[in-house]
Amino acid sequence: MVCTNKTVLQWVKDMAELTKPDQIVWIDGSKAEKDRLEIEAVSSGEMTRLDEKKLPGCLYHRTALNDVARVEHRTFICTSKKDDAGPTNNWMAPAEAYAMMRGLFDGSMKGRTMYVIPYLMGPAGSPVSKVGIELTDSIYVVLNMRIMTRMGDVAMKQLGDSPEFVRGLHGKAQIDEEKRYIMHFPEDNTIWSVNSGYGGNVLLGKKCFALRIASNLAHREGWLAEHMLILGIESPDGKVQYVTGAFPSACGKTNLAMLIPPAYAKGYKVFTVGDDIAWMRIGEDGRLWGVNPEAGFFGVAPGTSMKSNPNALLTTKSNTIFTNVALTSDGDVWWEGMGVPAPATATDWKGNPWTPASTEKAANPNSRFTAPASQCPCISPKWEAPEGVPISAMLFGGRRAKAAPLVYQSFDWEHGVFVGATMASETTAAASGAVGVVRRDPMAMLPFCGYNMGDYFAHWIAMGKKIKNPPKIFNVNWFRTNEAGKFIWPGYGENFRVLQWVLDRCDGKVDAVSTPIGYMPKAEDIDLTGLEGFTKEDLEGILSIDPAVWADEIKGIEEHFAKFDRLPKEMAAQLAALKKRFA
Ligand code: GTP
Ligand code: SPV
Ligand code: MN
Repeated sequence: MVCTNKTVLQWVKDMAELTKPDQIVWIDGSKAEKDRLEIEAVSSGEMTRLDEKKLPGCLYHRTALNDVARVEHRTFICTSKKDDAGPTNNWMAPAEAYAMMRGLFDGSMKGRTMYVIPYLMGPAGSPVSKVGIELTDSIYVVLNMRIMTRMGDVAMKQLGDSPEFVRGLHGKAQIDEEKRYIMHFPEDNTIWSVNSGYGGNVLLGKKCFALRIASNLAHREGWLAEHMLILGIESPDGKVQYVTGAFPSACGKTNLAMLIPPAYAKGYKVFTVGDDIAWMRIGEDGRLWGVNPEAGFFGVAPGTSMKSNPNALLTTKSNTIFTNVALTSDGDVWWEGMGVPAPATATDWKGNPWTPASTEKAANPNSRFTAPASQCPCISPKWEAPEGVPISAMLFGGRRAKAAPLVYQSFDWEHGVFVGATMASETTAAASGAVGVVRRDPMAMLPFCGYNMGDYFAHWIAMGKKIKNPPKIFNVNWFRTNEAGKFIWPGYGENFRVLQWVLDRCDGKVDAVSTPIGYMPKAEDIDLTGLEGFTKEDLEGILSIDPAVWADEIKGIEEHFAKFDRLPKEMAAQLAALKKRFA
């Protein structure tokens, strides 16, 4: 399809004048184009073809050693007023940011090809879908975007002559860590990313557009763009209810979205709508409806096995790109926690020879698979429904060794917003920096909210008032540990037991105990049938709340809230009420 959109043509021309590529290739999304790009990527050594029998259509890629995760300290929100970026974001004035980035982009594509990738976030033809165009000098990015979004002519058709598209510019430049910047200009719907070739830094439709830019649009337009999975649960009578979950990066969204219910739960089925991002609007019926704006999964590889997440593993058996996992000598992939014996010899994620005797990990802890959602065995029949699915419940959760119990329910929407706004989690390998440090990560959006987080809390409160029958809000924690530092709750598929209590609460089928932090299940109301090696006493342990730990927790929340000069009064009132309930 030849582009006739004048705004697009002019913008591509301007960006090419800046970056000076040898040639420009317009991406149409066809199979022939994919084949061509794969041949080129393989012949240049950028990617490796995996064994055609074991992993048909699959490719392997290693990033630079210094480029294996998102870089939150180098990610900026560039609004005219600093206050609009708020206390949780890095900020730079737009003029300064553009000038600096122009310097870094100037001539950066000399000797390279610039690919023009039109893409859709959201199902084709859906009124909630949005168009982005990413310019990049990376074939790896093109091939990933092909899986993660609806890419090519389908997006150009939806755009038509409109000037409304998110302008993304990505350049690998020299993959220089010191000059790596991920810059967002929400006032221009523009994203400029330079000196990285990894995941969320460069697949601009994902965190940059579908969360940081989209959260801005959502704030202005009255909807929600969230770091949430969406799953459907079908009960034996055929009724399907949908639940979202916001957990920070590498805290279990993909796993929960694809879980297989335990044997005791006969007749229940879980379907995946999305595993990372939800765009939610108020429907004509006054309920909250969510769509998954993505078309694929960019999932954490380590720990993914036929035991922990068979649906994810099966999704990656063809047409998948593996990044920073280990490569075996027979063209297969391997990672820690894959549930199969380690290969006798392999190439590790750094490109070095590896054997099971090696002291280093074979796969990077943040190694990933990029797999088409359509290949997921439990993909929901509604995953591409233009109107999305109606949401009954929302879960917030993180990695908390002690404070948070297995599950509790908020008293109401506003208290639920407080629970989300104060959630904390231990950091993971998904972002560069220390791992295992507890930090407040409101709604799992700390790295992704593209505007002032005080305003974001206010937006959540306002949304609750507009939704006729708002989803019930819960907090979950799969990660309580014992004295030995081991996880107590078995997690993964067993998390269904908690989901069942959540749905029973939504349906008014089960009572709860009112505690200072919210409604909690009675131990007998979490079904433990068939769960070996886990007793009712263990359950009582992880349902307990320790007043001393919560006294610290309240201090932590006070410090957290003190950072906000736009904290809604409702949040301060919720904190006061929590203190009172503990007193
Ligand atoms: P992002 O893609 O970074 O947003 O991560 P995510 O939230 O989708 O996390 P994911 O499901 O990929 O899980 C991350 C890690 O947590 C993996 O190593 C999983 O094995 C582990 N994990 C997921 N669910 C559970 C659980 O219920 N219990 C325990 N103990 N670990 C879990
Ligand atoms: C996350 O870190 O939350 C991810 C991976 O989902 S990335 O695309 O790198 O953001
Ligand atoms: Mn994520």
